Amino acid sequence: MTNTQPLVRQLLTALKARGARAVFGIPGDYALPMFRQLEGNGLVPLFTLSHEPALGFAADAAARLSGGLGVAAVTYGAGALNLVNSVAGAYAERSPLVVMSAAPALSERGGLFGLHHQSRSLDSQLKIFSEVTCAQAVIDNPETAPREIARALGACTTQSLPVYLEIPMDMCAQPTAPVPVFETRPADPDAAAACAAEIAAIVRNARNPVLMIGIEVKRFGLEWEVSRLADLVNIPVVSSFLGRGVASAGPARIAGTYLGVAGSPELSAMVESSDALILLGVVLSDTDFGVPANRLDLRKAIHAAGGQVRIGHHIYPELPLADLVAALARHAPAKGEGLAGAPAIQAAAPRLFVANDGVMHPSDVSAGITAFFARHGTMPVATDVGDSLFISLETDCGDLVAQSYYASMGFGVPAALGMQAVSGKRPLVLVGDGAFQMTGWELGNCQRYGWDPIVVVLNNQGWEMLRTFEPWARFNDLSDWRFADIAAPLGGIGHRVNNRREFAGALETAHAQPGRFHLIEVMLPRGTTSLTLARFVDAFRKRRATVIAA
Ligand code: S1T
Repeated sequence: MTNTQPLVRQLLTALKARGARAVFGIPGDYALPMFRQLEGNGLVPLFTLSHEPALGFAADAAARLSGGLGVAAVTYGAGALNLVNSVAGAYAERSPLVVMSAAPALSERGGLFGLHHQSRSLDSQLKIFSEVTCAQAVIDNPETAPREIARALGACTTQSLPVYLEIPMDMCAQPTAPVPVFETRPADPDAAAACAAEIAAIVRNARNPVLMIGIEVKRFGLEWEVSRLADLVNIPVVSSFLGRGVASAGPARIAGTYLGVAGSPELSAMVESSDALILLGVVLSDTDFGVPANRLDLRKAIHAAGGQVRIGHHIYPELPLADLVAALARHAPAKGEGLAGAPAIQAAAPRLFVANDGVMHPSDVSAGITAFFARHGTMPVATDVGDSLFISLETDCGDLVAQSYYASMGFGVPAALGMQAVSGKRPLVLVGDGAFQMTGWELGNCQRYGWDPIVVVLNNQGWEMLRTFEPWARFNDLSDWRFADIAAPLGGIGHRVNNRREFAGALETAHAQPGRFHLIEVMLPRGTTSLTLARFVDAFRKRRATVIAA
């Protein structure tokens, strides 16, 4: 074999070539040979965090922001299985996350004794991860390792889904040939042309065609092409919930985010009355479709996602989004010769923020941040779930990373750390007190890496989003953990704010004092939610009532 290198180094070279900009990891004894090569490897920097769920979220967010691969390196068993929920969220939301799990040495297997960290059997972990990844490989032979790694990384990039690599500890330093590029079969150009021609004809003959941009447009790096196409055709454009912010920098104007009955009535009416609704890269989910009041007839829709295109009752299989967009571009009209555009949807006027002694309302958080961004420029935003997710919908921000479909709490803070690790840009985090209790402590790792996020903790002493469904339940009550007081011991600066003036002041102080994280604890009355969450819960409650009554 020519040009051999230790296996982990060949893997790192391949990961970097596919856009990985960081490895997030927590070692273990099985993982020591792997981490020996990860540390100071000079290709992709290693960042260690405190708990595997957080490093999974950080790696996922790093991929979402950078457009490359996210990488999580863990030990076998107790480490890797701690990662499953984060990988499941990456799968649900099409994030290309690579799990590098160490494993017991090949020479240790087959004995009568169970090996530490083993659960049911030594291959249980592989079976578990096969449910939340699109490809798996146990790297147990230096001869086949390059092809096996190429196959898994090829699936990760072409499907934008997580993959699982299991690397026994006695394989890490094995001399291995370089990882080749995994050749995927190109789409059938005739199928792409036929599909594009069919869509172009539908759009030309439609009364009110609408384009909805979904998350896959970003995952496959098609934001500019899709925005340019929409602009040339002059078709109204909206975002799905998960696709919010995608293609916002392109020439086409995005009318807003579709949230069904929970969103702008005017925008929802435009989408739901469309006789040619084109869903590009949209994940069909209840949250992504914002609690539809069953007013969407998907039989009239054109849905391009997951590597295929469905038009009414027929499907073009194996037609990736990039091939379809390229074929549609060949049908695009010249600038100015597109359709007679639909009337512009008036975006809801942003809530006015007055920095006075008024008690904070959740929607003052979005208004205050929007005003802050207007003064100082936007920042990448990471949000957790709970009301913080809906407040982010009200905030006029730039890059937004949010788990709006899988919706796992604990995502926000680690996601921000992953975003800063790969971009070097200071992020802002929106997180509820319940979610902060899960992974907020990862902020203690900022001082090792010079990260300095601005963290806005919505302290309403409870799981407020659930309280809106169960107002009388006590199980949604949390106590006041006084998070701002905990910031300093973790290396940050804490602000506990009780009114709008203090909130504006804390944001300004955080802006003026970079270099450390600032934790801004916003005290909110129990029982209050953002205006957007209130509409969402009301719609969900009505829908669930009809489902239960049916
Ligand atoms: N556990 C995890 C890991 N993720 C979840 N989404 C849940 C449980 C269920 C859940 C919600 S929203 C919510 C929970 C427990 C409460 C969130 O509380 P907090 O972070 O304080 O935010 P807020 O007070 O704004 O609600 C979703 C609906 O399943």
